[in-house]
Order: sequence, then C-alpha cells, then structure tokens
Amino acid sequence: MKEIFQKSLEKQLEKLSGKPQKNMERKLGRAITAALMDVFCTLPQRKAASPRAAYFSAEFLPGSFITGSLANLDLHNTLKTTLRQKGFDPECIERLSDPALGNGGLGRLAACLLDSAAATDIPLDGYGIRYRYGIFQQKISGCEQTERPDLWQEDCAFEKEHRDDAVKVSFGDGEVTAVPFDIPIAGKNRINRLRLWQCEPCTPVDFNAFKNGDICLAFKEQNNAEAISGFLYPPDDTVEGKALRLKQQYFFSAASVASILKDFSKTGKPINCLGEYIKIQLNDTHPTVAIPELIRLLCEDYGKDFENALKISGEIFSYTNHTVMAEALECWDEALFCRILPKVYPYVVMLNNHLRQNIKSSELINKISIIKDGTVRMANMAVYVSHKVNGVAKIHSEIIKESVFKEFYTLYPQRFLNITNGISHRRWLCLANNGLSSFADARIGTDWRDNLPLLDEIKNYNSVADLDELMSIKAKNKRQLADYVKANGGFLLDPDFMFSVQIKRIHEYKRQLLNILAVLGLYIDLKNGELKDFYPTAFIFAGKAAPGYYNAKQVIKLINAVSALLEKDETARKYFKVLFIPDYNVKNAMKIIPAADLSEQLSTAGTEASGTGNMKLSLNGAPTIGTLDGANIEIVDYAGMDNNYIFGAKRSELACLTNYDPMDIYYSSDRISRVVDLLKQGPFGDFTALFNSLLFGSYDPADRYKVLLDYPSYMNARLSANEDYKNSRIYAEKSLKNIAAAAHFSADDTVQNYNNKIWNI
Ligand code: 26Q
Repeated sequence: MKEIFQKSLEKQLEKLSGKPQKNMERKLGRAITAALMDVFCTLPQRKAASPRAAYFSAEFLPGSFITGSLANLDLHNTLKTTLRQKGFDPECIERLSDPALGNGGLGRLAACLLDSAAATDIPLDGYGIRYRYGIFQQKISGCEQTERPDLWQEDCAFEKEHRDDAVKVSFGDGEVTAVPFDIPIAGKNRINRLRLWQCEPCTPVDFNAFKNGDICLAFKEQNNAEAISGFLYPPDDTVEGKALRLKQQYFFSAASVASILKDFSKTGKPINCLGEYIKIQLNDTHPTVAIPELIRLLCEDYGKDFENALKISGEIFSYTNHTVMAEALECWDEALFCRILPKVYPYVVMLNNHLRQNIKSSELINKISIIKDGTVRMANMAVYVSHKVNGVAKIHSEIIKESVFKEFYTLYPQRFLNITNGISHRRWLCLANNGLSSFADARIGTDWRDNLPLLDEIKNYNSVADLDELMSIKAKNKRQLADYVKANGGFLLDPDFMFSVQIKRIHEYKRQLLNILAVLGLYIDLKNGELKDFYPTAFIFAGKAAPGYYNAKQVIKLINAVSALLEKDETARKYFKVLFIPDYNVKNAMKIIPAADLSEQLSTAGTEASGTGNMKLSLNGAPTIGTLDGANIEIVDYAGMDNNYIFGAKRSELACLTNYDPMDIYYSSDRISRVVDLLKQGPFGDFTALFNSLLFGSYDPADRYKVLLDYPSYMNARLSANEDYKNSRIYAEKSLKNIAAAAHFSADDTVQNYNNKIWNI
C-alpha cells in the first residue's frame, strides 16, 4: 500500500514541481487526495447489496479527510518523507480548511465511529447534509467572539458528485432535488461511504418566467431549495422549532431512506427482508422523521399495511440519546409539521394512535404519547419505534432510564442499554502525538496501534528513566503549542508553565465560568500575599459559543478580559497566564491536546452526557480535574481516584438539594463574594449579566449550574493538582496511569459494541 501511495504521489507532485504555483496548498491537497484515491482503488470496494448499517446524523465533524485516511491506512510517514524528498513543505496542507459540518461532540463522535468502522471492517455508512457553510469561524475582537462564514468546499477534493443517484424530496410547498456527494472512508480492508446530500431546486431557474415578468417566483424557488442545505444550525440555549430546520431534517432523512431502498433493490430480496439488510442508527432525534418516512414508503410504494410497516421499521431503527437536558428534546408544533410535511404527518398520527391503543394507563399515555397538546415529540417517536435506545456513558444511560424515558423504561426495559463513547486513537494519539506513540512502540511494540486495549500495558513502564522520557515528550509538545500560538496570534506562552486546558463548546453547564472565577480567586490571593508557592500555570481555553447565546458569549468576553488584565500586571504574569485560543476545531485540537498537563471537565454532575474531549486528554497523559459526571466517572474508575482530581457535589447530593440559594454562599464566604463582586465592579469591565445569573437568575433559577456551590472544592482540587505538579515524577506517574486507562476508550470498541448489541451485521 505504501509503495502504491508513494509512486502515485510522486507522479502527482511532478506536475507541481518546478515553477512556483498560486494556491499551492490547495493544489498539494488535490495531489495527495488523488494519490490516496489510487490507493483506495486497490482496496475491496463497497458492496451495496450486502447487509449494512447506516448512521443518520445532522452533523459530521471529520476534520481533514486527508489526515483521517492517512491515520487509518498508516500512510502518514510515507506522505511526510515523500513530500520532503520532492521539496515540498508537509506543513503546507495545514492551511487548508476542513469540513466542519458539526457543532461539537455529537458530530465528532459520528466521525470517530465512521473512521473506526472502516478500520475494524464493519460495513457502516454515514448519511448527512452537505452544508454549504460549516460551523462559523470564530475570531476574537476586543475580547468578544465574532463570527465569519466558513466556506470549506473548495478545499476538499475527496467528494464525488453522483447526479445519477439524485432523488426528489417533497414538501408541502413544493419539491426539491437531493444530490449526493460521496466521500470514501477507508480502512485497510474496506471502504465505507459518507453520503452528504445537497439541496437543489427541481427545475433550474426559469428564465422564461423571468422574461414574462415573474422574477420573484423564479428566485423564490431557487433560494428556498438552496437554503435547505445552506447552513448548519448552532444549538442555542433553548431549542426553537424553526421550519427550516425541520425541512433540513426531512430533506436528508427522506433522501437517505430512498437511497437505501434503491440499494436494497439490488439484493433482489422481498421487502419483508429489509430489516436483515439495513440497520439505521439515529444520531439523536435530529433524523427521527426518517421513521414515519420509511413507514410511509412501505405502505404507499410497497403495499404493506401499517402494522407490518411498523414491525419492519422496528427491526431497522435504533436511537442514541446524547443529552439529558429536557429542553433539548426536539418538539415541533403540530400545525407547522403538518404544513411542511403533509405526506408524512398522517403516519405520525397513526403512530400516535398505535401507541395510545397499546398503552392503557392514561397517566402513562400523557407522558409518552408522540403528539401532545399540539406538539410532535420526536424523542418519544424514536423510543417507541426503535428496538434499542442507548445512552453514551454509564451514568447517562442510567439517567435517561430514571428521568426523560422513565415510563418507556418501565414498559420496555430490554430496549435500553449503554454504549460508552470512544475516540479514534489513530487520530488522537498516533497522528497527534508522535512522541508518545513512539514511547509506547519502544516499550510494548506496535500492536496497540490496531488494538488500543493493549496500550494498558504501558502502565508498567514507570522507571525513573521512563518517567523522565514521558516528561520530555510532554515538554516538547508544549513547546510546539507555544510556537503555534505565537505564530498565530503573537501571544507568548511559557512552556515551563503548567498547562491547564478547557476546550469544548462554551455552555453554562460546562462551567467555564467556574474556571475563570477560580483564576480570579487566585489573583486576589496573590495580591493579598496569601498565595503560597503556586506553580506558574497557563489556563488555556478554546471553544465556540452559539451566536445567539448571550451568557456564553459573555463568558468568552470575561475570559479574554481577565487575560488582558493579568497580562498588564507584572507580578501576576509570573504566576498565571490566561489564554483563549480562537476558532477551536479538529486541527488545533490536535495541537492543544498533546500539550495539556491537566484536563478541565467541570460540568455540574448529571449534565454532561459523556464528553469525549475528556478521553482524548486522558489518552494524551493529562489527568482530569473534574466532577463525577459523564465519562469522567469511567475515567477515574479505570485510572484511579488518586491519579485525578475529583471535586464537587455528586448527582445524588444535588438531587437532595431542594432549596439551593447561592445568596447564602455569597454572604457566608468572603472568599467567594469578593470574586463574584469583581464581575460587577471589576477592573476589566462590566459583567453584571453574569453576576445576576449567579445571584438572582431570570428565566433560569439563580446559579442554575451550582458554580458557587462547587467553588470551594474546585479551588482545593486545583491547589492539590498544582502541589502535585511540583514533583514532576509523581505527576508523570499519574499521567502514565491515565494514558494506560484511556485504552478503554477506543472508538473501535464502541463501534463493535454497536454492532454486537444493536446491529448484528
Ligand atoms: C437541536 C435543535 C435545533 C438546533 C440545534 C439542535 C442541536 C444541535 C446539536 C442539539 C444538540 C446538538 C448537539 C449535542 C451534542 O453535541 N451532545 C454531546 O454529544 C457527545 C457525544 O455523545 C457527548 O459526549 C456530549 O456529552 C454531549 O453534550
């Protein structure tokens, strides 16, 4: 494989060498892509007619397909050496923009699972939307987030357009065409496919209508269609039922179902066997409308009765829930649903009636019915029809059984299961952290690269020499991050500082506010001469806020304002640095994560479904400072409490805390009130909105996410991590334990679990 790749790449590069080229990185990207495609031709091709699973997701956050393929096929070193030999700079392709068709964890998980399925020989295809604009690019100006459109399509040469496979999708107000763009996802023994749909008007712009004076009509058609695959919705603090989003969901769900039925026809089998051919995994509720769509087609095009169509669909669908927050469960106004999807709506009504006839208890019915008080509840539809429903970490799967799906759980206990998330170690360790990967190779051989659980063995290599080498690898990664930061923003980051890292979407429940308040607490202590022997620390943040999420944007502003304040203060500068790295994405995550000394996972217990950044940081040797929430719980189970810094109220404790009043804490603790007061009259601007949200609340109760409650224990945990860090060998040993423990979080295992426990292909 290496030889084919090298030969083909050399040939491609010849065309580029000699004269200087405009747009060199894009041309180089195309050359590498072409060479990879030559390799793909030699692999066993996708067999449309053999049984498969389909991952339906409104979001995919794959990062560069070039690096993903290199990681899966182990061609990264071949690429680097070939480029260098031919006089090209391997760093050049770093400047290309990646498809960023997702917001965060849910989209990134979809990408890791696709990569792992290809690598472990599972026939899993992805289906989603080819958004014209991916998630916005974030810039920071005057401490605040600003958003710019992200145009990625020109930079990606992996897609192949398939007009021959286009399908029509119809809405209440007309028809559109769904055109698939296919991206090969390669493993060493198979090629799977990510199929992204682009929305186009059925009839091209009618220039005759133009001439006849009906300009408005001609343009309306066109714009409407293009809007459907125009942009990705960012999740706001409250999920609003927007008509265009429902259109997006139906657009890709209906097109994907049609495409699967077309593939199925190639098997020559009767439609009753559809469930043996295809399994569809719904990535959250976003593609749930695929359920009534399939039922509709089985009834209308294949002559099945409703009961039979429902039975077939039950064998096919299963649903993954990714959030515990009730307000994030999607609901649609019934009238809107009926207006936009008049052909599908009757089947939703039939499903609702079916459920109501099945369930006798009227109390239960109100909780679980699909239509209630003029709203369509997508999660209830997904759970009612699916044969399996899973959460994404142990605690999360327990929570959904106790809360949002309690009644369903009593009715169908065997339907519910847990499948803990995982990460692609090929990307997040092999590619991102060459130093640490070689460290492992030299001690336990290279088999772990295709079998991550073997990495657990690394924990036995804890001699002084081993630990010293581990530290020097981390030091090098930190220097590289410092260089990157400098090159991209001119900010100076001292690699001798401890690097404490919180990188994720900015959301109140994730509590970046707790982190930055604790920095202010340390700052006050320093000013009062109360801070003793603090090891200098860089508090590194990165993440995007939804454009309409005011408090989250205020938190970004606060972080940057505190950063500027500390920068101006000569004494403070010796001990702390606050750094906000703009435009968090897959590419810069691969630079930040290997350089982290401490992983900040601060969500209020019971709010983060799983988290996957926590796994990536642990795998790269950063102990967790965090709450007993999401997959943090499993991380400390495997790596040990002593090797992490757990703080904060547990979920069970929070459940008992019925009349929490942050004001009590504020008045009883000077240490807390003087920090919180800084938000109001601070030397860095006015953050009254955040002050008020902590003490008074508005729509939400005061301090909904218990920042003040957990502040003291967080501060203690932070100080004890800081203390431990001073003894670098002790700290390196904790780091080593975390690397070994993260061997449990392979996305290879996760996708095998989906196959063994849900799909059975
Ligand atoms: C819904 C309606 C309208 C607009 C947007 C949305 C929307 C979009 C994205 C709602 C939710 C999301 C994304 C959720 C998400 O990323 N959840 C994360 O999933 C990860 C993978 O399972 C978990 O690790 C995280 O804990 C969870 O927060």
